[in-house]
Amino acid sequence: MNNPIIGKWALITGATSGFGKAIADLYAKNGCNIIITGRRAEKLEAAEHVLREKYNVNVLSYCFDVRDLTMCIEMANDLAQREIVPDILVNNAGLASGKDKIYEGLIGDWEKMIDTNIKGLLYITRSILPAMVERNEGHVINIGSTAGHTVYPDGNVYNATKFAVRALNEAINLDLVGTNIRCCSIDPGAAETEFSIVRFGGDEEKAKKVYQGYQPLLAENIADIAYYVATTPPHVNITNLVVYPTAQRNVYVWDKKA
Ligand code: NDP
Ligand code: 8X3
Repeated sequence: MNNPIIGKWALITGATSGFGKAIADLYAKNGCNIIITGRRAEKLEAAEHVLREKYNVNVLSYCFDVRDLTMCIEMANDLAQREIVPDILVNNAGLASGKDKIYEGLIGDWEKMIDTNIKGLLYITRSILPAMVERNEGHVINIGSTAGHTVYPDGNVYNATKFAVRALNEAINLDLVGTNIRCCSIDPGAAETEFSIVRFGGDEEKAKKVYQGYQPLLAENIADIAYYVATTPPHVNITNLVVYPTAQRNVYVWDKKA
C-alpha cells in the first residue's frame, strides 16, 4: 500500500451513516487512522469496531452533538492530550429537517439546520484548525451541497445553510493563505443516504420517492471524491467540487424515467 494518507489521521464528523461512514471506510482502507463522530452511540461503536477489525488502523470515536460547543472543544482537547493533530478534517455532519414553504416552516427545524450545518461546522473548525495552523499542515474538506448554489422551492433554510457553508469554505481558504493548509468543499446533488429519511422525519416511503426513476449518487461516490481531493499533491488545492448524478443537470433539469 502506498498512498499519501497512509498513517495520517482523518477526523470525520457524522460518520454513523451516509457520506461520513463511506469516507471513513475508504480512508481506513487506504491505511489512514480515523477519528469518527456522531450522536448515535450504537452505530458509532459498530463503525469503530468494523474499521479497526477490517483495516487494522487506529480508530477513535467521540459520541456527541456538533451543536454542543463544549463537546467539540472537549474532543479537541482530548486529541491534543493524545498528541494527535488531524491531517484531514471532513466537516460532514449535517442534515435537512423538513421541506416546507417559509411561511409554514417549523422554527425548530430551522434551528436544527442552522445550528448543525453552520454553527456545528464552525465549532468543529474553530476547535481543530488552530492545531493544524500551528503545525502548518492539514486539509479541511467541507461537505456542502448543490443546495448551496441554487435555491429550490421549499428548500429555503436548508439552502441558506448550504450557501453559508459555501461562503465559509471560501472564507476558510482565504484566511489560510500563507499556510500549507488546503480547504475544499465537495458539493453533491441528489445522493441516496439517510438524508431524506431524516428530512421527512422518518417517513421512508416519502424518502424513497426522492430517488425513484433515476440513479442517484451513492455515498461511495462521494467517498471516492473525498479520497481524490485528499490525495492530490500538496501544491494542488481543489477549492470546490460540484457533483450531480448524470440524470440531474441542475436543481431543475432531470431525466427521471418514472
Ligand atoms: P445521513 O443522514 O446519512 O448522514 C448524516 C450524518 O450526520 C450522520 O452520521 C449523523 O449522525 C450526522 N449528524 C447529523 N446531525 C448531527 C449532529 N447534530 N451532531 C453530530 N452528528 C450529526 O446523510 P448524508 O450522508 O447524505 O449527509 C452528510 C452531509 O452531506 C450533510 O451535511 C448533508 O447536508 C450533505 N449532503 C447530502 C446530500 C444528499 O443528497 N444525501 C447532497 C448534498 C449534501 P447521527 O445521527 O448519529 O448524529
Ligand atoms: C442535498 C441535496 O438537492 O436534496 O443537499 O438539497 S438536495
